[in-house]
Amino acid sequence: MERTLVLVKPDGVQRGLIGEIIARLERRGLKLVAAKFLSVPKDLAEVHYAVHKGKSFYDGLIRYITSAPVMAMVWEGENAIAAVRQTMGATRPVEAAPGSIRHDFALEVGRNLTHASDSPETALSEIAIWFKPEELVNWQRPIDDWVFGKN
Ligand code: D4T
Repeated sequence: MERTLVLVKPDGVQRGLIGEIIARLERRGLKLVAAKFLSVPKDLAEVHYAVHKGKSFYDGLIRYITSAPVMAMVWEGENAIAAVRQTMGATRPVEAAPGSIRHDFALEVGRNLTHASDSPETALSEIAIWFKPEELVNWQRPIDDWVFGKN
């Protein structure tokens, strides 16, 4: 079972889209295992976006992610990393598939509402950046077999 980090970024929080985004992930069948609402300290933003340091959009990206609170979450499920990226849509909202969150609610790459880990390695490191191990909740849902089951 995979776990992936999801952020509702400052634009998603300011626009009142936290509930919409959580609802879509819940409806997909994914399971929430951790959540916290926080203002992002600059040092946390710099660790999270270290891979983009030096790029033209880096300074603006750090300003954006630290400009208002974010909702940080960990979601679990079979192929959760790919499933969540698909539910979010492409990084550039005008390239996002119809029905995806970025297609339905966004236009600008610098206001693309959400972040989601892009590989198993990134997911592991990003979850460790945002959450302590004891903040991840291991729990069972009676419906798990109806969502994750294989025939
Ligand atoms: P995040 O990390 O926010 O989920 O985005 P992606 O994984 O989908 O995309 P990314 O790492 O390539 O970009 C990180 C972050 O930078 C912003 N960005 C990106 C930007 O402002 N201008 C750009 O040209 C690019 C490529 C948007 C997401």
